[in-house]
Amino acid sequence: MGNSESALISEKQLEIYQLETFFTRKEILHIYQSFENLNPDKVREAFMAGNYQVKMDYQEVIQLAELKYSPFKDRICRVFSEDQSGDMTFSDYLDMLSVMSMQAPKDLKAAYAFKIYDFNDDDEIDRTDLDELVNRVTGFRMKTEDVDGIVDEILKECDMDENGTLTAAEFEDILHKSPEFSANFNIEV
Ligand SMILES: [Ca+2]
Ligand SMILES: [Ca+2]
Repeated sequence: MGNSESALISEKQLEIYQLETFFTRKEILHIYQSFENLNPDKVREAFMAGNYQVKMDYQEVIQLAELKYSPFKDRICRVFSEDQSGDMTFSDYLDMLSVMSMQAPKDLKAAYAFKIYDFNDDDEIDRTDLDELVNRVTGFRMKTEDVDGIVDEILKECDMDENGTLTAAEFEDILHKSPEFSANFNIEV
């Protein structure tokens, strides 16, 4: 850790990152290093010039170990990307890792999980979203009728008002009842 990294981020900016995340100064510098490693020349040059808004391309971001094998990496990047393109500033990147971290409250994790699994971004999780979710978790290896069966079970258990879609509150129940869904997003609810 040290002077070389911290010199690239001003003290003032480090304080802002600390206020916006659950990370300590030391953790932020460590995470900065992982961000820089995704494209060292681009990031160092921008940060040395005080341009903290430099964007990492989606294809670069998904090289990160936490994302590389996630069936939801496209959704995760989109949800945390400020312009929803999947490209990320360091601030977006910190937010993402902050929500994934142990320090983040369960409610916050659940709220982001809801956005991630709401594949068509219409603020509700319906049968189409759940089909996609189950297919991704199982690697698209299940027969349609088996996927339908799982989706029926989820809706039976969690769709409290039986209107065929899940609200954020209803969805939270799935995360509590089904740890494997949480595991795919490092959610640990
Ligand atoms: Ca939806
Ligand atoms: Ca409902």
